[in-house]
Amino acid sequence: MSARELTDLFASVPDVRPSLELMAARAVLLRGLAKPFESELIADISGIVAQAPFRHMLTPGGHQMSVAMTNCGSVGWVTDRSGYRYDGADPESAKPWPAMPPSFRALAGQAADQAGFGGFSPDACLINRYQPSARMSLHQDKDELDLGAPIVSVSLGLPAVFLFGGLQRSDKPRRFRLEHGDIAVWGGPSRLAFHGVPCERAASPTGRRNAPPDDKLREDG
Ligand SMILES: O=C(O)CCC(=O)C(=O)O
Ligand SMILES: [Mn+2]
Repeated sequence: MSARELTDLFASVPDVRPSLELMAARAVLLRGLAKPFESELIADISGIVAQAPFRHMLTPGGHQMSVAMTNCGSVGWVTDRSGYRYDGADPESAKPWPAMPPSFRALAGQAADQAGFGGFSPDACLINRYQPSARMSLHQDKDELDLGAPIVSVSLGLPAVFLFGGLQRSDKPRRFRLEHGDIAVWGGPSRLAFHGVPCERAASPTGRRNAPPDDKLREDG
């Protein structure tokens, strides 16, 4: 069965997942909210990547990240031997990061609003590309200046597992399935929750190689 036939098959199955799922206090998954905007989002990602290509950054410990990343907005998240930080310029080109497209800002604002964080307007967006063996280990997002703003994370492409834990690394994370168009939003008491994406996407149902990359946008205030 081809990937197209599989997709068509699933299109006829009603999606019974709840449209809003609570992951923790003030941390929710909004199922499929980004789907109506997929063409605009994907076109906007292509425009960003043309100016600031995906790259595998180095951790402060000197390991190359398996996730390829780029950014848009007034600052972008970067890592190299000198540490994790936000920077107004792309270190590869020394130019400012591409501007945040209106589609990203509008969708992030709408998702945050539905999650109970009214008036959110992101100034930074990290775009992660997960190829089949990529993973992101459990971590906290703590490089942002304003921890009062939520994190809004939009998933596009292949399904993935999202681990969402507590405020201690040792807290056992819960597992959630992220599908194309899903948006995770967390803030308030969960703003510093440990989270990550394990490597569990190696085999596609059709055994296809060259599966389309999975892009995730993460928008911060
Ligand atoms: O890709 C995801 O869903 C999470 C990404 C993430 O946690 C990050 O970029 O800090
Ligand atoms: Mn994170």
